[in-house]
Amino acid sequence: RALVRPGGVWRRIEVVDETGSTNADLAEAARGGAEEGLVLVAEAQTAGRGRLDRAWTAPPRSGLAFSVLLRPSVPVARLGWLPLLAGVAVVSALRGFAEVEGVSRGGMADAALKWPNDVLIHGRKLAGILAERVGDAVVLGIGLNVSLRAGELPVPTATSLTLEDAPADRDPVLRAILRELAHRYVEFCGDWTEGELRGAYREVCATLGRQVRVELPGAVAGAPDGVLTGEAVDVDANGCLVVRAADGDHALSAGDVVHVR
Ligand code: BT5
Repeated sequence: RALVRPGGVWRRIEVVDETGSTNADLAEAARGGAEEGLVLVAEAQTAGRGRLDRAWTAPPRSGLAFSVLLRPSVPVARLGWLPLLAGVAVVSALRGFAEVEGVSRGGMADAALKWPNDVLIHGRKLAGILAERVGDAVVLGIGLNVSLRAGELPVPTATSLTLEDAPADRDPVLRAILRELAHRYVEFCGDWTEGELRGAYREVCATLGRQVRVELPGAVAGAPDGVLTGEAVDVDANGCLVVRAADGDHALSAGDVVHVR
């Protein structure tokens, strides 16, 4: 089917009918020495992965499931920004759509990020991003619900473009995301300062300024049960979420955030 032409960062774009997980496939390709710029799109995934051994599930052809292979030549300390930037790219692509003159794109204009990179519309999850490091490569996987209807949602907290009154075809959404992602990736590998990174992220992050409850991967000082509550006040130079709790500020590198108010 008509898709995206390779060019710029995206040197090769492959489309498969079905696979287990596009992230698993590109991780294998990365281990085999594949060049940066490979994009793998699946019409259907049978073993889609989320973070922390969770699953990403969606009916065949109901949305986007794709991964990209990058080999960023940046200091390791900066790598943590890459999955956040992918989230910025997805939100920018959606908001860009919403601005197309004369076309109403419903909830697309309200797309925002929940830290680190869940894409939400009206508090529900439209898209998820999984970043995996394989040696010096990073595989970024994006799953986005396009045409799912209410009865098809894998979890009650999910939503889709159709349900948000923003029906769209998958290919133009994919093209827009790849364009935004390439654009930000080039800046990221080039001369983007830390301030520019944080600024771009802050602009689309709905978590900042909110009261949050964060389930951490393990216990930390101040949160022995692995749950921290407080106000999300900032993202720091490494992309960590800074939560102001009763005992002071905590910079979190991982965790599941619930927006309390
Ligand atoms: C994510 O994980 O949100 C990352 C999802 C990445 C999926 C893409 S698809 C292409 C590429 N290949 C892969 O194998 N993966 C990537 P996490 O933050 O852990 O969220 C997972 C949770 O989201 C699940 O436990 C469910 O609660 C929920 N979930 C699962 N499927 C969903 C869907 N279609 N829409 C909304 N939420 C979903």
